[in-house]
Order: sequence, then structure tokens, then C-alpha cells
Amino acid sequence: MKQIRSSSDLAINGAPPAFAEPLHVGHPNIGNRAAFMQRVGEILDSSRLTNNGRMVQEFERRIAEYLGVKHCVAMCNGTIALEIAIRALGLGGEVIVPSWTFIATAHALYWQGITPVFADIDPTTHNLDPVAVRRMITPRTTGIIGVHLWGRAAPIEELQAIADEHELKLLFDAAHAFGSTYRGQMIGAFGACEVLSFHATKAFNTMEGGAVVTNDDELAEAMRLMRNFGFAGYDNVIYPGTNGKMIEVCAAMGLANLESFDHVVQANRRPYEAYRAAFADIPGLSILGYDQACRNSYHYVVLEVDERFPVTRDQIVAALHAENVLARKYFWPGCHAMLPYRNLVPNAASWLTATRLTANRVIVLPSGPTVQSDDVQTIVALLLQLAASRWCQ
Ligand code: T4K
Repeated sequence: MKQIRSSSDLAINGAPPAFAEPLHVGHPNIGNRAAFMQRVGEILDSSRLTNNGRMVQEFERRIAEYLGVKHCVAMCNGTIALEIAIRALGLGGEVIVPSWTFIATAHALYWQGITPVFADIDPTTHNLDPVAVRRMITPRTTGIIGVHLWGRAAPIEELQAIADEHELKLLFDAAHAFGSTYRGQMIGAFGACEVLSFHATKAFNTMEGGAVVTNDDELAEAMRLMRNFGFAGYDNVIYPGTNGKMIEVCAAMGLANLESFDHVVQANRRPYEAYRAAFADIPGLSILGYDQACRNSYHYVVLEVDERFPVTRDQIVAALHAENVLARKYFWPGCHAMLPYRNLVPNAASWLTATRLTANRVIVLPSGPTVQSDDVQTIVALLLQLAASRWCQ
């Protein structure tokens, strides 16, 4: 472990990096390998590799059960799951989304000729601000996509009230929220449907994968059709569908990982609490809190840097990368500032005040079960040394 006593111990000043191997945000959680390999063996023996095989069916059953929802429609990834949900709900025209999200939320609309309309967030929760959502409604609005960012529930009731009042469809991008709860209920059954991502970098992963979960029988049926080219039986296509199917090996990974998910959540909490305690008394640095009344996977450790800290967010990220700490600026600069949206709505920044403020403050730190408390202490020491040396200059 590198000792950090002075600025000459920092890698940006020529010292060796603190970590020999990179420390990632989103290091994949790999659960019970033996259980996974056993299932892979069964798949190979059965020679059913994809197209709604036994593993996918079992996976869908188990996820629906875990989340307490009627239907889980498994897909090849979260982006396709979003696209299919949007299409199955019949959205068109304009749909209101936060800009402060992963680009896939906006792309899933744009890809289908729908205009994403960016509404501002509440800077204390990083989720959509219902007042800002109301402001963006026009006669062309057909829906709202709330994002449960960092696994924190979006303002579900307020968004549902707006949707009901204006006869809009409401769905949730729950890519970060597997296993989260809102008012004692699992995320999964809110809105018309909720969309999950099981990407390798998520707390719960199927390598690549996603799903739409819903209590709506008809919607689930439509999505099952859409993810399989629109086939309603052999030789009978009744809809211009796509290929959104999850493969058997991914479902097997999910089934194996589901067994250890609660353990992952417990293990995630250790680095999260260690970071939170370490930064508690440092002016200008704070870790985004999670509501103690709700469950969260503690997968994302979101550090906010404000002007009271003597080093900028970007300088911190550069210094951490030199140490092999691959912290991320998720989701800077916001969807509105990326192509094609930057050209489509060049003035969006003028109403996205909280989004811009937040985007310039955030660093997501490496965490998860593989990050040890010594690692956290080293990262904290690096930041303090960085501040001390800049402070002296
Ligand atoms: N909605 C929201 C709100 C989302 O956050 C996402 C995805 C989606 C929708 C769409 O769901 P998917 O279609 O992806 O299922 C990553 C993920 O690719 C993406 O799934 C995720 N959100 C987003 C937040 O992060 P990148 O480009 O930043 O990931 P990448 O490749 O840089 O990986 C992060 C780090 O993890 C790397 O530095 C290395 C490490 N890593 C990564 C992979 C894939 C590993 O150690 N092993 C691996 O297999 O987007």
C-alpha cells in the first residue's frame, strides 16, 4: 500500500500509482461459479441455446417473484427493453425525460422518431423535478419516462398524478434500481411498466441483459411478440417486431447471481459507509445519501464536489486516474449536451439549471464487494493530499 504523506507521493507528480491494477466503477459481480457452470452444462446438453428456452423461462419466473410483479419479459439488454416498452405503449411525438441519465434513455426514444424533451432534476435527489416536468408538457407530449437514478426511486406519486391529469403514459427506467424499494414496495410494479438493465456493470447482472416488468397482461403479451420478430407461432408474423431475446447463458448467469444478490447488497454497503464517514467532515465533499426508509443496492457511490473544495472535480478525476482509480463522471455533461440532442435543442441548458450544476459536481467512485476498506482509505488520503498540496500553492 502506497504511503501518501506529501504531494510528491501523488502519481500526477511522478510517483508510482497507488493501485497496480485499475479499480473500476461497475466491476462485475460474479456469484456462484459452480452453480453457473452447472447450468451452462445443462444448456449445452439440452442444445437449446436461445429462443425462450428453459433458463429464460425460469429466470423470468424468479425475477417476477422476487419483485412481486406479474410479468417479467427478459430481453437482450436494457436499451432494447426500453425501446420495446416505448413502442408497446404506443408513445410518439414528445416524451419527457431527464437529461441527467445514461444516454440510452434518450436514444431509445430518438431511435424510434420520438423527441426526448429534457426536464430538470431536483439537485438533492438527482431525480426528475415534478414541477419542471409540468413545464415541459405540450400538446405533442405522449409520455413521461422517470429514471430511478442510482437506484433511488423517482418521485413516483407526483409523476403518476401528472400523467393521470394529462392522460400521458408513465414508465420508469429502472436500470439502476434492481432490488430497490419505494414505500415498502419493490421497484418493478410502478407506472405502466418498469425497465431493468442487467448489464455486466450493474449490481445484478446477466452479462448483457434487461427486462420489462409489468402487471399489465396485454402489455406483456405485446412485448413478448415484439422481442421475437412479431411471431405469433410458426410461420405467422403479425407485427414488425425485432430481435430482443435474452439468450440461455445470460439467463443462467442471472439465476446464479440472484442467489448471491442479497450478499452483494450487504457487501456494497461497507465501502459506501466507509466513504460516507470519511468525507462527512470535509467541506466541499459529500456522498449522496440514500433514504434509509427505502432499500437500495448501494452500488453507486456518488461524490459531489462543490466550490468549497480547493481542487476541481476534473482535477480530482485526472489525479485519481493517474493512481489507477478509474472514477467516472457519470452522467456528465447530460444528454442535452451530447449529439444529436446538442444540435436539436441548443438552448436546453437555459432551463436545465440543476442538471448543469450536478453534472459539474459529480464523481462516481469505485465500489462494490471487491473494494476493501484499505482501498477506500487510500482514495480518501489521495483526495486530502491533493487538496492540501493545491491549497499550499
Ligand atoms: N438506462 C440507464 C439509466 C442506464 O444506466 C443504462 C446503462 C441503460 C439505461 C441501458 O442499459 P443497457 O442497454 O446497458 O443494459 C456502462 C454500461 O455499459 C451501461 O450498461 C450502464 N447503464 C452505464 C451506466 O455504464 P460504460 O460505457 O460507462 O461502461 P464501461 O464499458 O466503461 O464499463 C465500466 C467499467 O467497468 C470499465 O471501466 C471496466 C469495467 N468492466 C466493464 C465490463 C463491461 C469490467 O470490469 N468488466 C466488464 O465486463 O457504460
